[in-house]
Amino acid sequence: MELERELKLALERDELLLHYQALVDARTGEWRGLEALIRWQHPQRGLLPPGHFIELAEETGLILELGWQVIEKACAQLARWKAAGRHPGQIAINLSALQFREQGLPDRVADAMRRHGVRPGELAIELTESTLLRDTDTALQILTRLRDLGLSLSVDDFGTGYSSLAYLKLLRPARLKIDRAFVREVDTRADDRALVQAMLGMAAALSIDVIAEGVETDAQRDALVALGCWQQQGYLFCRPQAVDVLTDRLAAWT
Ligand code: G
Ligand code: G
Ligand code: MN
Ligand code: NA
Repeated sequence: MELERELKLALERDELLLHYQALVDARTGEWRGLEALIRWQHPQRGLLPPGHFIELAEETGLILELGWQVIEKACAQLARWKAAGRHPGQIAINLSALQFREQGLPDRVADAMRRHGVRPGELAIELTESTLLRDTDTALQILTRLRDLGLSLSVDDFGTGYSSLAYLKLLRPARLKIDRAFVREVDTRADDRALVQAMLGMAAALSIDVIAEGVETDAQRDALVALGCWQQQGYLFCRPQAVDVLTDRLAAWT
């Protein structure tokens, strides 16, 4: 079957699910929050990562329905964890730029939060620079309304788009996530360290938090901590994982 039709069916049959990856204080190893990352439990092909279908979802407009499901699932999961006495911290969800053309987005987010008892501050959104905001006025209005609901904004993959600095000024995010391109060799290359240091300095001057993505080794972790970048995410601490696996680790941490 053609992938587009399959994805449409998958949305109807509820074959999409969220995995979660921890955001960590690398100085102590403590978990501070989670990022929700979508997966597709394909009936024949097994568990598919977003690289197999997010682009198609964006091209076909299915990303809108997919996006609603992500918001709903993240809010429902947060409610389940809280009911079980677990405290995952803030949950970040990835949104596509196309969702920022939907005037109904804030109301639907508010509705999901209300139904699941999600409080302001418990949800964050991640937006990548590269996919960002064509119809800027509408997008900024929607962003403002999401902020009024208590959602904070992270700029994802920071440093890889071509208008990184303009976006910082325009969007005033709470957090920027340094792309793993700068993390991969941060322990061995002075130029990467200089770039990370510059991003940290700029962010500090604007009161923006910084988190490093894609941390896989102790050496990368330590080099980043030495630069002052202690908020980190990556396979070293936690792979994106299914809820069942993660719930046990949340229990241990609480
Ligand atoms: O999990 P993985 O590394 O394969 O994710 C690849 C990309 O898919 C990342 O850029 C991530 O931001 C994006 N992604 C993951 N989950 C979602 C989601 O729920 N919605 C959108 N729009 N993108 C997502
Ligand atoms: O674009 P975004 O940052 O949302 O993408 C997150 C993606 O990065 C997810 O697909 C996740 O699986 C992947 N990821 C998370 N941690 C690591 C890591 O330590 N190394 C690598 N290579 N990928 C990672
Ligand atoms: Mn992300
Ligand atoms: Na990212």
